[in-house]
Amino acid sequence: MSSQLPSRQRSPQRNSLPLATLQRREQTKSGTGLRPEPALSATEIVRMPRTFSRTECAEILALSNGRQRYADQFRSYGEVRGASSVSWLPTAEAPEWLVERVVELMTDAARAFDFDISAPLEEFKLIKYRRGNRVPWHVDCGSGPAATRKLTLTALLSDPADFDGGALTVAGYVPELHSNIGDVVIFPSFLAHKVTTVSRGNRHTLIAWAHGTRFR
Ligand SMILES: O=C(O)CCC(=O)C(=O)O
Repeated sequence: MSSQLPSRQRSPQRNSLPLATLQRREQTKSGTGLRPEPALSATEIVRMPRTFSRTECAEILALSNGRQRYADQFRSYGEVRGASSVSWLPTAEAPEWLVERVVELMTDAARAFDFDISAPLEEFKLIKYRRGNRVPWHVDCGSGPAATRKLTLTALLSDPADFDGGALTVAGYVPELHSNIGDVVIFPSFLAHKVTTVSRGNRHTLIAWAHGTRFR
């Protein structure tokens, strides 16, 4: 069986490439009876630079106005301090253009990973990190509603010139996966990730999760 695995999976590369490049790498093993080989192994990530414009980022950011804010305390990871503030946006209350864009991004990424994302999107999470806030190492899959999370999307809504620290890091990859305002990173929700402490300014992100059948 292992001889049928592509070499990339036998020795996972810790790279991250734009989705268009990855899709070009998809191969169809015609005549072998095998499914098309996914472009990505399950330990890879997708980086999509400047996916949302500045104007769109400002519009997304404003969606948290007037919504209740919660402290994102990560208690189950032993973290009760340094909490960022979070508001939740049901997709039914989000602008149609945003839902459509996120569905499109998730669908393309799911195809590259060959993941089933047949279930609807979860609520959007809008996060504001102030100085001293961080997110400890964690994974997004869990029990209850988190059991069917397949893909995590994080979009940077702030200009990196406006804050220090706050680097999104996925285990095994270089830190600071976002380089510019509007950058999007998508990765399998079972990969450990963290956000380093913000030491100046504010950092805002939009988080989305795509769901499907449980991994088996
Ligand atoms: O803000 C980010 O980029 C990531 C946030 C995160 O990991 C989470 O909310 O689970």
